Amino acid sequence: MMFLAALIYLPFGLSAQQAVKSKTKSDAKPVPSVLSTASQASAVAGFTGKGEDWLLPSADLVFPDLPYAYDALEPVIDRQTVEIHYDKHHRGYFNNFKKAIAGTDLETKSVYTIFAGIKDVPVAVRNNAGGFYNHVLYWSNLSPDGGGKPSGELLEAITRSFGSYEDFVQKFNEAAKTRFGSGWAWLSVDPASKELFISSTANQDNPLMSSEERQGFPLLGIDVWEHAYYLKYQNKRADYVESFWNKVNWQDVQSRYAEYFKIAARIK
Ligand code: MN3
Repeated sequence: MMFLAALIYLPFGLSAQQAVKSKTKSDAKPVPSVLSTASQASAVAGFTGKGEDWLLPSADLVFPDLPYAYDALEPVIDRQTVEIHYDKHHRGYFNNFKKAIAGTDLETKSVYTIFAGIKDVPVAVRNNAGGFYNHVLYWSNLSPDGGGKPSGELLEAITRSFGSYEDFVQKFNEAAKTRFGSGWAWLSVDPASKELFISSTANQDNPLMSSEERQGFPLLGIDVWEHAYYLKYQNKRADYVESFWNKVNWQDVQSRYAEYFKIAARIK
């Protein structure tokens, strides 16, 4: 109980000293470092990785928690892959992004602004801002309780744009499987037509970048770099892509869709 209480209340005002005291009184296991240190940091900046949070100046962005334990996505994504992917790759993009913008006027700009002017920024900013942003979406798009199908307005939009949910999945899988080399496949909203569309991007690029042929606001992304699946699936990217659907967090995708219409005018 004390372990749970510490986990729940620590980010909302319980001082670290109080938390330590309450933990000492019980025989509770120590709070895993990913949850304790990272959630305090996110609570400070109020950054959770939802659409609106990305309007913050880049200097204020923090590295958010992984929203679940390393083994929570098994058997679809194995524990070791999640740990290395989050704690090494993703954290590396975040740290290198901060380094790349340190002391420049990009610190005052949101990632949306940086992506909108991507051709004018150094390649280290492009790769690491993209890498940081894309992976926050990726973790949040997945859930141990994921799977099933979308509903409500998102399902209506998917049906309008692709004919049916099944046609959408097929098209998304195709984009993910055929992206040559490292990159991502995406479901995004087109800001002009408000239609949904599927695209794939190279490296750590994403649909918000002005370098993309069709730009949009991403709702769902799959990482098809080998580091995302190789330990479990080896060269069988198609198996990873097909299994991915069993962990998709449709609530998150739906909330990004709803949020887009609230913040669209403030992006850029
Ligand atoms: Mn990755």
